[in-house]
Order: sequence, then C-alpha cells, then structure tokens
Amino acid sequence: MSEGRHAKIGLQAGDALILVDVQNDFLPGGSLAVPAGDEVVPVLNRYLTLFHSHRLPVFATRDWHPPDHCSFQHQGGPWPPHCIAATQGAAFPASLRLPADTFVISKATARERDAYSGFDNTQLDSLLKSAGAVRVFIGGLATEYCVLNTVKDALRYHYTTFVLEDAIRAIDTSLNHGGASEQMKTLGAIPIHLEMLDA
Ligand code: VGL
Ligand code: ZN
Repeated sequence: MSEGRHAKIGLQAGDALILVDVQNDFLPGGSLAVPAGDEVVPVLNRYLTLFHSHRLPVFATRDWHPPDHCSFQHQGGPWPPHCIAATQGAAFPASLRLPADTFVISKATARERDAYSGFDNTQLDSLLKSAGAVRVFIGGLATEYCVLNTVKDALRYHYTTFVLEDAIRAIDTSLNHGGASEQMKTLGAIPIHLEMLDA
C-alpha cells in the first residue's frame, strides 16, 4: 500500500475538477514552456478518468490572448507571445483526454488586461455554482502564476480547495515546492495527490 499516513478522500456530488492552462505553449517546445510541464498530462488524465467515472464536472481554463496582448514583451509586458487565441499554441495538447462535456473557460482575452486567475472576468464561478460544486480540485500550469491565482480565488469564493500537488509545475522551478505551494497551504488549500482519492 502506498497511501501511507494519508487519509483517503472519497469523491462525491459537489466535487469538480479544474484544469488550469494545460496548453501547448506551456509544454516543452511551446513559446512559454514550463519545465517538465508535459509531466502533468498523464497524471491529469488519471484524475480526468476518476472524475468522469463519478459523473463529476470538469472545467478547463485556457489563456486566450489577442496577438497584441499587453503581457507580451513587444507590448512592454513580461512574457514572450503565447497562447494567442485559436492558434495551435493555445490548443489543449492532443494527449490530454478531456471529456466531451468539459466546460472550457477562456481568460485574459482583452488586449489591455492580463488575468492569471481562471475566475478573473470569466463565467467560472457561476458555472461551478450551476453545477452544484462546493469542493474544487485544481491542477495544471503554471504553479506560481495561474494555478496560484486560481486557487486563491477559489478560496476567496469559499470553495473547499484541493491542490493536485502531483499535477502542477512551476515556471521557476526553485519555487515549485517553496513559495507558491506553501502560500496555497497557508491560505487554506489542501494539498493532495492521486493516491489519496478513492477510485
Ligand atoms: C501563465 C504566464 C503568462 C499561466 C499565463 O498560465 O500560469 N503564466 N500567462
Ligand atoms: Zn498569458
């Protein structure tokens, strides 16, 4: 048995899975590649299978920028151009097995404003509420930007919030298990990994 001292968590009605920005540009070979970002995909596929088999809803956020987005370096922002709406870089990787009824949430779509949280100027909260979600399980990319900010907002909106520690990766790998993960825990997010969920 590998679950060790960890208690099992049973999935139940009111649970929802949120995948944050698992998009080609954040994977190796992409324009804003997160180191080892591709490693989250097979793990997320296992979470997807679990949630789908329990008939629980899945939400996938995506960075969806215009070509002249303010966060791009040529516009004075911090990032190389990435996740330009409707390009291959903005697409979900083919290896990610999203259920057909996944709710897709586009964010940071306006030129003049960036948004790291999946809740920022989107329908995510109202869609979660409509789906009856009270607990959310959040994984994806990148740990210290869009995952961190989505987790913060989930807590602020009073969702019981689990962070999928085995399915997140940071841009700055020195922060992966330091800054952002610690901050999420301090704020009240519950770190879990796949083996803690009851199949
Ligand atoms: C992200 C940097 C710029 C993210 C998005 O998804 O974490 N990071 N845009
Ligand atoms: Zn972005």
